[in-house]
Amino acid sequence: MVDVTAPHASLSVEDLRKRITTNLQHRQGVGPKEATVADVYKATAEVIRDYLSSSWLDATRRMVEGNVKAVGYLSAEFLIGRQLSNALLNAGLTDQFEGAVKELGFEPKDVIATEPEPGLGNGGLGRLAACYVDSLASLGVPAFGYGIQYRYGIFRQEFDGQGRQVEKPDYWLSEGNPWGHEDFVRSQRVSFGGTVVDGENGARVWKPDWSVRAVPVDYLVPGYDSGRVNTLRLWTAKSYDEFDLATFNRSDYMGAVIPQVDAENITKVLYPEDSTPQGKRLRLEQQYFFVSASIHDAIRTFYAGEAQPDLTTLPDKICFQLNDTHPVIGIPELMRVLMDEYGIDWDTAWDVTRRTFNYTCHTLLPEALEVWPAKLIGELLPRHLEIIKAINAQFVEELESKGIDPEGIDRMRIFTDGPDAQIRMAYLATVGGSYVNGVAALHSQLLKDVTLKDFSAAYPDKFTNVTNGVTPRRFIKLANPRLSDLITEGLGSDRWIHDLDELEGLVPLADDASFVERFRKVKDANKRDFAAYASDKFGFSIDTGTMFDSMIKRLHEYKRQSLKILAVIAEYAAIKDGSADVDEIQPRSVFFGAKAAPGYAMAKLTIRLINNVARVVNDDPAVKGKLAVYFPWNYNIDLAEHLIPATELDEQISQAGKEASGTGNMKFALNGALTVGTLDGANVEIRERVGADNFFLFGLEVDDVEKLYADGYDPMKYVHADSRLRRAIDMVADGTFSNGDRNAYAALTSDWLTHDYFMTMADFTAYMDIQKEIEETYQKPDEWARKAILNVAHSGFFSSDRAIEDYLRDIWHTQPQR
Ligand code: 26Q
Repeated sequence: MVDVTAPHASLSVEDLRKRITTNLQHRQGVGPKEATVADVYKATAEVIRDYLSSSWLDATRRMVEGNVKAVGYLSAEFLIGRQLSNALLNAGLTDQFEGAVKELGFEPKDVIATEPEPGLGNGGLGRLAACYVDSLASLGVPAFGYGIQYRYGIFRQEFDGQGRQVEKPDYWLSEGNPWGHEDFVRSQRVSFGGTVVDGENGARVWKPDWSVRAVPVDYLVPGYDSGRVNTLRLWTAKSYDEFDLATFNRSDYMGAVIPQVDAENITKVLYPEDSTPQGKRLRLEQQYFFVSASIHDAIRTFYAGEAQPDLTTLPDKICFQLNDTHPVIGIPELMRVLMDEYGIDWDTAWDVTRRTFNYTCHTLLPEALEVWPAKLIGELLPRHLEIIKAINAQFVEELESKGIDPEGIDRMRIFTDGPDAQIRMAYLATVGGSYVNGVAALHSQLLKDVTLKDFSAAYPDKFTNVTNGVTPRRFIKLANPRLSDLITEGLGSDRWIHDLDELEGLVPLADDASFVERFRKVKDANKRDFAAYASDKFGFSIDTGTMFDSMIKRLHEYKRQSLKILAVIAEYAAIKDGSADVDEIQPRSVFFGAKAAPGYAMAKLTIRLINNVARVVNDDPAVKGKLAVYFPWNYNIDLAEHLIPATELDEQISQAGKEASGTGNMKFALNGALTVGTLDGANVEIRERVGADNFFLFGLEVDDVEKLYADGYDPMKYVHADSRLRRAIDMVADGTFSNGDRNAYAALTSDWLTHDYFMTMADFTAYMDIQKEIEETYQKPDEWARKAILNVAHSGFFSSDRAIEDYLRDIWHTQPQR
């Protein structure tokens, strides 16, 4: 009999080839001769999943039986990227895979490229969740990721003939999904609507109107070389059949049926907005759907088979991390479950709930803080509304007893009274959990001083920081194999993949001429690879002798893609009119990657401008060989994995005090790019670690920004002071980038000149000046390489393993399970 409890042992090339062949026959219905690359991909994925399943069972069993508290990471987004190459790496099967697939007559990289990318997130927050589940498994922590399997992920971005963004549906499941395993047996019922009535002994009884079946789709999360395989459980919504419907026994039959039929819509599509939440009913349904299913799932898992489970022990078994406010409805839900389903009294339930949840905030923008109309919550979740009101009342009493004045109390209310009563989810999260953390040192400080000031004054011990991190497996080892080999050679071991602080050992090599030389060769080879990839995929012809300068992130005014494009225009104008010294300017290829929320007009207009600047600049023989602009469409994880290793200059130029952390900045530094950036988010800590000499700092700081707002900011002052800026804006306004249409970008130019909330005008001159310095440094290739090596060497702190260790020590108070 096979011992399913043994951690996965290794597999030979021959074993793997045989398993793939068998799967091709049994599951794909083809022999190796007829198989296409898609068949081989699917077969390999299924074989790897099967192979990992014994370790997975073992880890799950040990989690339930052991006495180490588990982590439940609750996130509406997990931007996991392609699975195959990562699973192979973490399971130690990369070489065997390459051997086996070649024997079958296929090219390994073609097999890997066949996999569609699951786009189950918008950007940084979703990718962070994916890095964290990788680190939890790699460190051996018993943990679940809990989220939603959207049928349509983030839209596929295309550009029309005018350079405008067009959104196309991302039907990523069309060819099946070998990684996700639907587990109907472990479904959960999630209910909505209806009323609350009085029950026996003062109990309140929720009589919901309609329910939906939450079916888990399980993804295996193999740790890197840890033997542990955790679960990422993404819920999908299914309708109940008529039989179940009948049990509702309602007089209003059609009224009951119609919402039921619509139930599957709940997980149909990911909302493509990543700020300014709209308070839409379906979004609230999504949030409650996955959180309710997850909480019940955790209870079922940890109290399996217990007739009378004692849920007061819940905080010893699991802690839930709330990834932003999206899962915060979990706080009243756990209260409801404890009280209404398990008969626990309010005070005990409240104590258990507060000890079970913690909350991570990812923003500073006030408009990004989720607020739900009480009316909507009352319609959809009437019992939860009662509980939230009671939490608020109890909280207000507590503030009164602390002697806080009435205005202070009004500012802090979770539930704002009145006809348009609102529920402030960030406040509910702060009150209903143990810890609140920001995602970079500066961000956590600003949370305490500004965004949640009253709360940090009343509860100073609640607030802490965990600076974000990124997984070195996907973003160095997989994305940049050449640099990985060089690092391993330089350090004499590949321990760094487990312990990224080991990169410090590269410091002396920054002064070793032969290492510097090889480092430069790695970057050059990566640039050539990217040029080939981009030629293939986008039809670009990129000059690899130019400096590769990248800005890849969501399109947002606060991130200031406009600052970059205005600087490009200014440079273009200077080359054309001869005011730039042609012998001095450094030839560049500027890359943008960015999706805009479909309803965000300014962001979409900026995309159109960038595309048209690219068209005009790239078609102009006067700047050929000096300046080129590329905007590959549909920026996603795959593009990031190709472009980051090839990039030399990384743009992190948000207005100070607006970017909570950034994680792209970490990926670039670890891949040997230098940053040009403001003192914002994690840039601050990157600069501290890599050294001020190895970071191109410019621009206003948080205090300068605040002072300018207070004094009355006037963008015209800066426009008048810099003729390059005037010229660039004129060109946008005069139709240069719109075939003579002077109206095309009016919304942008008028904002710059009159409003400019994010102070792009104020930072323009400093940005142009630092670019001079950048070019001078770049023209000393050894000096540039030395700085880049020091960036790599000092960035080990930005591993998601370190971030998870911070969470374990400071917030979760738990540990790996040996
Ligand atoms: C909320 C309600 C309704 C619809 C959508 C949303 C929504 C969805 C996604 C709100 C926000 C997001 C995503 C936010 C995000 O990605 N924030 C980024 O998080 C990163 C990880 O901490 C940070 O590095 C970035 O600074 C931060 O912008």
